[in-house]
Amino acid sequence: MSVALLMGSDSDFPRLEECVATLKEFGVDVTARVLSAHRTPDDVVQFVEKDGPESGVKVFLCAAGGAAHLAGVVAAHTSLPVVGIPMDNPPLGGLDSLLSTAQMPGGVPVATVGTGRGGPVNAALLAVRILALGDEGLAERLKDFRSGQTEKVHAKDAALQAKLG
Ligand code: RP5
Repeated sequence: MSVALLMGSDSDFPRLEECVATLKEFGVDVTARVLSAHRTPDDVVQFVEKDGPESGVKVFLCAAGGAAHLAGVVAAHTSLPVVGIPMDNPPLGGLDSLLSTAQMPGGVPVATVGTGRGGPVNAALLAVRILALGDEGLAERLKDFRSGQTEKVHAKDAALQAKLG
């Protein structure tokens, strides 16, 4: 079982490193590829319909900016879950990517995360949640991650209270 992280351009990758790191933290195998809905449409179909599933891909994470059609095209070619990651590119700052990723026609779902730093991490965590449905070890690691996150916030709140007296 693995996750495919597809990106429309290598220029997206620096903002996706946290996504890869999060998946690795959970011990989830990830294949990252530069595949463009517009520039390499045939390669997208080849990977989504054949190479990806044959290598064990169960969830597609698709990052693209601007006229961001990658996630939608991937969703049109698979029944596996697809998470769209809208890149916050200039000159429109990601609103273009967000809308073109999220506003899919009924029948072709793309679960879209937010633009900005949280998006790539949340895409990884959504993939972990999906895979954890059929993997008890992963479900346990997810539970630990969530408790750890809660503890960190409690510690920050305690530090703030101490500072304020
Ligand atoms: C999109 O076009 C890519 O996902 C990227 O966000 C944007 C710009 O690509 P480059 O011109 O930097 O290759 O397809």
